[in-house]
Amino acid sequence: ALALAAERKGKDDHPRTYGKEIDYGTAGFRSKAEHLDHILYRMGILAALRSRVKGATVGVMITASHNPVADNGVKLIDPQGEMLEMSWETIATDLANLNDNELSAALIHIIEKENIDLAKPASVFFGRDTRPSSEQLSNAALEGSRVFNADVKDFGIVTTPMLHYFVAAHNSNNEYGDPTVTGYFFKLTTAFRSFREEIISEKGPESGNYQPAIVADMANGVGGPIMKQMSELIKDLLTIEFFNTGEGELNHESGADYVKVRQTLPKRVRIKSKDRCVSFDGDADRIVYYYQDQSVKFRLLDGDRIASLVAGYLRSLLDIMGIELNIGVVQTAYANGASTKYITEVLQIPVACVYTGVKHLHHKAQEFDIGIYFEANGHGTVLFSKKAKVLAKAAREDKRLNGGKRGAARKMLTFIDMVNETTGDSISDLLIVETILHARGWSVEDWENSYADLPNRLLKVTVKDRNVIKVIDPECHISEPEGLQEDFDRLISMFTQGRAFVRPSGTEDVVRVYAEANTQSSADKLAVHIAKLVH
Ligand code: NG1
Ligand code: ZN
Repeated sequence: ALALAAERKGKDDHPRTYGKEIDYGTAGFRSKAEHLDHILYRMGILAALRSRVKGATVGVMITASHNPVADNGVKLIDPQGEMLEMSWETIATDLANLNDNELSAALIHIIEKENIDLAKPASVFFGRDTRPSSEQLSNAALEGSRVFNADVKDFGIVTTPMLHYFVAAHNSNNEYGDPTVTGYFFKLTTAFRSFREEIISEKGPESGNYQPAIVADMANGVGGPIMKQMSELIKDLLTIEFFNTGEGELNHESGADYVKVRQTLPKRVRIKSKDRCVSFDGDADRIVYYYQDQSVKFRLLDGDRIASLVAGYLRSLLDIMGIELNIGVVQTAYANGASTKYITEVLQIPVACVYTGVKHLHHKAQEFDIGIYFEANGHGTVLFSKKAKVLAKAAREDKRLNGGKRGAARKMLTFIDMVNETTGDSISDLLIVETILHARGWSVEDWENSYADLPNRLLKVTVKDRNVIKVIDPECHISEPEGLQEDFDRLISMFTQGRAFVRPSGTEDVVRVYAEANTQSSADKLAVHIAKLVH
């Protein structure tokens, strides 16, 4: 009966008006906002089913992250704050692309196959970004969940990682923190403050070359209002000068993606040479750092830099504590070759390479006691195993250990509290980076001096059907179209330190091209030649 009611309501209020298939891609469904109403309604239904399968609260986030303002999207969040399990992505894709009159049969099929007891309660948390289309789409999803008798809670405009946190915190019976905006701020800022106090008590208020001030570009997204609230709570420790906080168009000429891809400053930002700058993306789950050097040259410190900074620091804490934990870094093919070399050779930390998309990185990072994962674009976090937490707690309490060891254990635990372990989080990542720079006494230049990036170029190519390209491994070698990989290889071998690959984007209708080489002009040339071969 519920399935029939859902189908009727779907036909009446949320009919499918868009003919083309849309897939649950790298980060859920993404498309022009006007194509998505029926998908949101159906995802609301699916979330109510998923919640019953897991016997826990799940989340529905409405956002298209760094995409243009006319786009939108939706993704589901599983009970521990992680991305939807991959086998359910197929279920989601099938459900999204049905005709209106096939809905009830499909729902009945899912209910039977997954053995779902509709008498059980369901609970779904909702959040959305600041796009003009988000509220209406969120209402469609809420309706879907309600049709299936779910208990719904709408958090309104929040960052993507906040919703992940709310879901995880709620399902942990508040052990992970309070599932509220205040609880989220409290968890992160309390840890940030105690870490800083710990360092100040060790070293005094001056911390080498570190200056407690940054310039922040909020991409005109949800980061603006949220970060402003948060920064009030730590303004005695960190001064933040804000730009692009919502007065202009979302993600337009600003934000982490713009800065990373164009390797240039965002527009409408006023900075001085050597100011430490950050850009969030539209839903505040990514961050990149950058500055302008004396010769007004733009210098980027991206996700790879954050990964190496964090890995180096946590490694040094482990060394002081003297405990054996396996620590590893997870990257994708987009990671700068110089960062991989630095992490493996200088830091002596193993690096794993996985397919693009946070879910792959997250999954792999769970194999380590301390798993640090960042995409080059600035999306990432750190995961700590139970064992890591237990050993650090034991070391903190162990009176036989010297003060240095116990202090390092205390720092490790405070650090863990500052991390949003559910997913990449611009705010948490910002606090982490600021904490480590302060602890190290580093300026942004000192940070950059740890290794030199290989010059690189990212391009997009629009083709008729991006899916004719078949990627066969995480390094993005391709098997189809036949012979193309050999052409790439021949070309790449002509460039010193050359590396290049292509893959169909999971979030945009384009093929992405990446190239790196020993000089910028070579990297540019290699990228352009590869792009021509794809055309
Ligand atoms: P696609 O469009 O599949 O390349 C982009 C990013 C991913 C990931 C997702 C989700 C690049 C090259 N790709 O995916 O890393 O962050 O968006 O937002 O940055
Ligand atoms: Zn994002």
